[in-house]
Amino acid sequence: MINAQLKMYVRDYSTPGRIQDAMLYSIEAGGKRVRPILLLATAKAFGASEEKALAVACSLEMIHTYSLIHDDLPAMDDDDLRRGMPTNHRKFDEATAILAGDALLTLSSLIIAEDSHLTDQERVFLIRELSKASGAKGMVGGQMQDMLSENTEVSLEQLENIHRNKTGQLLRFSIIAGAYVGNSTEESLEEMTRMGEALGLIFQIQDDILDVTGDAEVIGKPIGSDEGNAKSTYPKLLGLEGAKRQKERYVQEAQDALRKAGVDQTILSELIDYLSSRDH
Ligand code: GRG
Repeated sequence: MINAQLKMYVRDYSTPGRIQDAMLYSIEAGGKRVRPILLLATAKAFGASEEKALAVACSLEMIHTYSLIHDDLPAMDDDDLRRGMPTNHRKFDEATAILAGDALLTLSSLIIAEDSHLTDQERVFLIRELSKASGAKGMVGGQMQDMLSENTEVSLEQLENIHRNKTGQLLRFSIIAGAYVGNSTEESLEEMTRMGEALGLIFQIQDDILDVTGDAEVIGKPIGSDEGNAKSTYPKLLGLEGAKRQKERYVQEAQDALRKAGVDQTILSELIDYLSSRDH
């Protein structure tokens, strides 16, 4: 459902040709759709219909996709592959990749603004919160902090602060947006915010763990190697076992917040466990 809707939005809101091809290339490149799935599952737990949550779920995935396209550019991580395929700028060219990212970013607000299943008040809330989560005090700010911290000594507190912004804010948004379009109370929204924040860190710690275990095998590096990587990670700071313990603390925190939010926990609780033990 998410895949079909994303494709439809890109087709409807862009002109056929190079920009549309570049947008569709990254939208259809086989991402896990973690953020929209979390958003739809949270909305469902709070009694909202899928129609009410689908535009904002797609909007969130568009922002995630744009961030990956730009993150891969030569000026940033300079990566040739993403999800086992050539990165957008390798498949097309740098200018096209920049524009495809820009177009996905701007489209993300437009589809919420035009969604007829949401009230005016909901549209303003969702665009405001998504803009905050992805902007200079959110994901973009976190990316800047991350780049500035390369090749420097980083404390655990600084590392968590970077990830709360860079990765955490979009995951946090997936949870609060889902609760908001449903029938959440102020108290349950607070607990879901706590859950979303913990989930962001769980996701990042597992990402770092996979870099030294699972993923290393796939890309042919020796397991445990962090050769050539100037970035701080949880395993570098805490050791592999320490990183796993830190992740477990956040799993407990996320599960606790979910229990206190007072909704049907089944799918969300399973998603917390899936994200903390995912192998890719
Ligand atoms: C360039 C504005 C700008 C921001 C970049 C999120 C981000 C900020 C960069 C991504 C780099 C990265 C590898 C971050 C670590 C965690 C993460 C977001 C991984 C990718 O997310 P998944 O696993 O990706 O959900 P898929 O491919 O499944 O969509």
